[in-house]
Amino acid sequence: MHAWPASEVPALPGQGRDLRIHDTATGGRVTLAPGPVARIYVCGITPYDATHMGHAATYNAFDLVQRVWLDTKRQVHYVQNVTDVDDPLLERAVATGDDWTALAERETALFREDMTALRMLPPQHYIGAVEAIPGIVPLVERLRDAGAAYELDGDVYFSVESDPHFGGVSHLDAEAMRLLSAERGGDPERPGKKNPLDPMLWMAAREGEPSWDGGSLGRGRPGWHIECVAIALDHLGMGFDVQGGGSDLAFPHHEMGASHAQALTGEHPFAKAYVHAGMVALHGEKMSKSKGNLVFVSKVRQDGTDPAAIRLALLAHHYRADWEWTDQVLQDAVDRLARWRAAVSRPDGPSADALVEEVREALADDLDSPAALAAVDRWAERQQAGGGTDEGAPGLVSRTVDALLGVAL
Ligand code: 5CA
Ligand code: ZN
Repeated sequence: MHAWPASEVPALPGQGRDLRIHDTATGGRVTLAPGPVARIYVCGITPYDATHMGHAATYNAFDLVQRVWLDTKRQVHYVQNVTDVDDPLLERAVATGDDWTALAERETALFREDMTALRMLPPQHYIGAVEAIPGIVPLVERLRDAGAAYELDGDVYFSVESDPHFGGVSHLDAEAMRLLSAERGGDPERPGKKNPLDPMLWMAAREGEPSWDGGSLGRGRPGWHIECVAIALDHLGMGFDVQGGGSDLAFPHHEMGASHAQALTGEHPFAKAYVHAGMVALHGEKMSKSKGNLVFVSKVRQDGTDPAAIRLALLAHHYRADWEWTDQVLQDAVDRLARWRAAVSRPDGPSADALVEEVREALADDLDSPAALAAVDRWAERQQAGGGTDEGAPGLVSRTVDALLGVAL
């Protein structure tokens, strides 16, 4: 699949800082030390509805990771998937009478537009589950042949016990895993499984549902976790730097994905850090397509809001926090954008050399974007107060905000 156009990232003077970030697997901060090419996989959307502010907040977090890396003069190799065949997508298509492929294409196109408007850097490889199927089938066959997977009435399940590191991403106890597995696409109640938590790798063709040639697996379609593993291994390989997504993906999705990959390769870890963004809520409940309590990026854009203001609304919250979207959050961002634009549109101002370092340090410190915004606010206040005659300052502020926060002033 094609991704979306990249906006330019201005180079800043001086030296960027290495990112210290919270890793779910170790439960603490790790200092990432990627090679000259940093490798990141971020789980993409299931395209059955439009991009909401929760999605946007999660992609914003991983966009910041990349901007911090780019500021250290590294290249970034970024891979993202699109879960363009899965139960919720097929169910929605049946409910609305849509063709499932048309639904997926339409919503993926809208996601691209939203990402472009929000100035999120595009992945180099943007891969759909359907196009990944030829790569998924041999992986499932290999797991089965190695005894790490087994068949149940034509479906193929992964045996969680085949990975000695299973549990090492989320560190949940068996009961918590069982509950979350039932909530998030698993089938712990299905009789005949070796372990109730075992996730499906390959689902045998069901009446009325799309299916593909699965070689020795028979016709069917891939399970969810193996989709991301196949795409990540194909384009990044084992031991890539960051596996990213919202906190609802830590278990089962990232736990199972890590185990699939570790069982396949005999290597550990799948990713050096597992980074999870908090959940954005609306009216007290997590924004979710299944509940329908959504604020869509595209709708807010259509209402005339500058996408830069949407981005500032996201940046005003720490990526690991769970927070609530409200009209006030957006209004505050609109006001801040106006203040910043007024401040950088003057011919000179207070020196911004310290500001560059403050924003760098804030982001390197577990992506503390609220602290970064506060630093820019302080510069804008000094500007407002009329202090400073540095002719390079407004331009430098503009480039800093653009390069590190993805906001065009
Ligand atoms: N296709 C899978 C990943 S392979 C999937 O989870 N798709 S999704 O469309 O449901 O979510 C896309 C991304 O948005 C995931 O990283 C998910 O964790 C994140 N996300 C979903 N809802 C929210 C929310 N309310 N707040 C923050 N992030 C969210
Ligand atoms: Zn995924």
